[in-house]
Amino acid sequence: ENTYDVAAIEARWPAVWDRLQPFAPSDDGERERRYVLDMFPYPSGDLHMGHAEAFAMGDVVARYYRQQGFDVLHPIGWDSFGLPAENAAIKRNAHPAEWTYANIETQATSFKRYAISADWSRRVHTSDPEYYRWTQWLFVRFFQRGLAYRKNSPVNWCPKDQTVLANEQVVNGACERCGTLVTKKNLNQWYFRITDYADRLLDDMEQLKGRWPERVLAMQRNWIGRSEGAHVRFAIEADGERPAVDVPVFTTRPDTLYGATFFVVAADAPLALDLVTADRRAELEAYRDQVKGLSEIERQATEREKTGVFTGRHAINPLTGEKLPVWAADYVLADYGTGAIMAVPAHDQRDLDFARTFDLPVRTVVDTGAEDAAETGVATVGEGTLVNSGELSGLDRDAAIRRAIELIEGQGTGEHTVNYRLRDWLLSRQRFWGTPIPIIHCPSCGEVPVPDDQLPVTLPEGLRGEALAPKGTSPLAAVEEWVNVPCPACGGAAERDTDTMDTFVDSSWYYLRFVDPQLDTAPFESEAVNRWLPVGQYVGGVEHAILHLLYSRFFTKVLFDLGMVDFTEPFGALLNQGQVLNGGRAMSKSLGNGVDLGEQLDRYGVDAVRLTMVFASPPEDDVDWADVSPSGSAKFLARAWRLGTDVTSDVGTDPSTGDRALRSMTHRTVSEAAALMEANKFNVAIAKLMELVNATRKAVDSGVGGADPAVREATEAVAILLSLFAPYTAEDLWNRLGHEATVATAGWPAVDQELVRQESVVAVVQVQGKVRERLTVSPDIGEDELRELALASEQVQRVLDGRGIRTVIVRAPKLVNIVPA
Ligand code: ANZ
Ligand code: ZN
Repeated sequence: ENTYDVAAIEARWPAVWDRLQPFAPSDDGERERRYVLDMFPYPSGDLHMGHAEAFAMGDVVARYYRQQGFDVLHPIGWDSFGLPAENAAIKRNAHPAEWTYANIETQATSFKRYAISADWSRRVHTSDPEYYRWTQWLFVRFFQRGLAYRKNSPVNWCPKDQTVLANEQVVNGACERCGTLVTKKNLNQWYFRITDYADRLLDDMEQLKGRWPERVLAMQRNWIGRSEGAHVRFAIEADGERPAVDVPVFTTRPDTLYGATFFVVAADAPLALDLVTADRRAELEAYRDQVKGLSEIERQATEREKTGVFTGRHAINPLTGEKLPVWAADYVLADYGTGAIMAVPAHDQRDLDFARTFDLPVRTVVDTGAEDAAETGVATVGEGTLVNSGELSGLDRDAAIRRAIELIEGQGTGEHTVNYRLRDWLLSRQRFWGTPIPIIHCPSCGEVPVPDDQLPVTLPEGLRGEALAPKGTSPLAAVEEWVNVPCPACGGAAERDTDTMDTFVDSSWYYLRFVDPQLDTAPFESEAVNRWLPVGQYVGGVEHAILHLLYSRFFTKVLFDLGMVDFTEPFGALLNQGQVLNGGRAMSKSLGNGVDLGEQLDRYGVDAVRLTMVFASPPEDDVDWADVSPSGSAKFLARAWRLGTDVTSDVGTDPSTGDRALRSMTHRTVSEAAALMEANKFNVAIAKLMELVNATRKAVDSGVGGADPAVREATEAVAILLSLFAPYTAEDLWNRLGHEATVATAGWPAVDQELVRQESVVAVVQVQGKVRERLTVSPDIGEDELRELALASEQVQRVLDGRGIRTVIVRAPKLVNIVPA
């Protein structure tokens, strides 16, 4: 009766919740709507400790808003396309769908056990044709707007995964998935024109200030990398069979034009081959072969010895008329700026290193007060006054930049410009397990989108195991009957595009689909989506700071432009939960410090694990599983649950006659917990809840007694607060208090401000100078009342042992001193 039996409690409630469906929003407009979303999982296996933490945080938020009376949308789904499924299928001679959907079922079972308060009827899998039909539909809209296009250019290539990667998927020069160094390859690939949105992606961050972690905003700002400067066109002189040509450079320092002593084009850009004179072509080609295998990081590393090849050509500085040798080198990147630079070795370190390697002149044009770069080998990059610079001489840097731009604009050889680090999003992949690109290539019509009524273009059947092994071309290309189709425009023989989409396309719009995942006439209904979005609280790992969040922001802006949504940012607030470590290190196979979630749940119970995750630290901080105490959490839960047995008053008993001190404690806790929840200080809210449990226990044991209505009031508050963190225990406690399920929608306890203000204090009662009792009293208790309370105390009476009283000194509300006769 009075034992807290975790297994029995966990067995009792899921069926009830299934029946009541308390987690499905009503969407009837009666209550304010709130969308709480966790980044949806990838079905890589069963849930792990990281999921347990992240989803505990999101669930706490969803449950809190539900108690506060919001109509909460808290859906769950799976990001279920992607390489791991394909690799597993190759290994097991299976179909990726088998592995994927089996893992989804495993995770779904675990999520249910973990008691995520999700509306399961809205479940979405991005690999379902019913979902990817709309991913394709959206792709077609982007294509029709000119926002999806194909081009041939050097792309990031992972030699191990045999597929291209978006810039965002290259981390320190390596494939973010497998760690292999990424190389460049010239390929015809599909892109989304995210660069058209660079300024809006930057400007709209204003809306997110203070609501997203500052470091995420900084990472996005940095990734977009807006730099102001100028395009300056240099004329490359004709040479023998090679005609004259204008080549623009991007520079942030047009003030240094007089200091340019050579000109560099990216060795791997097609331009380098166009420029090079016949006698140097072989040398350049050999050099290009060498460059091909290098990552961007290696190419730009400052420690590396500079390499390059003279092209045999010369560029004319438009301001000075000076002739500069044109080099091809790898430290200039083909896909940044214009792929060509004017080199100013005195004021740019990489140019200086190059000049010193190849014995090129160094000319100081900004006097910064520092020693000459030519002497020291250290480029001077600070502010200063222009020297040796014709009419720019004497100006400070900013004035010189403005003047230089005026001069080139006057000449027609250049103009002010803004350059971005952000590249268009390379979205095509040469892999099987993804959304097929819904384009048909027709020899006479070109790229023709698949008509809406023929969507989805489903993946071809019959491919499995070895047939999916990476070969650099898409496995889809091997299925002829799938590839060969009539052109939708002219009916002639045509071929399907055989690439699939980056899975980040799937995840760029899933939060919209959750509003009505069964809709089969559109990806979503604008009106419904506008009711629910932007997402009120998004929860997920900081590893998505750029990729997923930037792409989703881009998608939302395009949908806004298409008139499909009326907001421009998808995620109003973002919470990045920390990691779960073990022994101060991330859990990993190689360290052997992994902790199995299922085992933890078996050993301590779901609620204890959830509570531990949330109580361990502020949600943004890491949780070190070696430092926490799930057994301590379990003990606390048992203590809280046992209060239910002590309450003897009936449901609905008016609390107003109850013990003041306990009531005040209850109301203060409820009020503080709300403020703490709103501030994402979930761990502190739990600490407050623990204090309330202790105070209630003490009140029951020290004479207030289980019949006092204040004890019921306190215990009901405990159940409701506990329902955010430990849903099983809270539900069972609620039930023991005589309530019908479910505590999840019981409603946040009403706070009486007067009781909140009336803080209680501890009054010390001394007999002959010795402390014999501590009483919890109201701070404005009267002297008489306090004297009476003190004399009524059992402890005091025992010590007095029948003796009379000489004097009682009362200093309300803190002290009573009794001197016996
Ligand atoms: C002349 C110059 C003089 C430059 C000087 C810098 C200092 P951010 O701020 O990152 O945009 N640059 C331009 N395109 C490049 C490319 N494709 N590969 C490598 N470097 C490139 O950097 C802009 C500066 O980086 C440009 O300004 C250019 O060098 C170089 F005292 O032009 B500067
Ligand atoms: Zn055609």
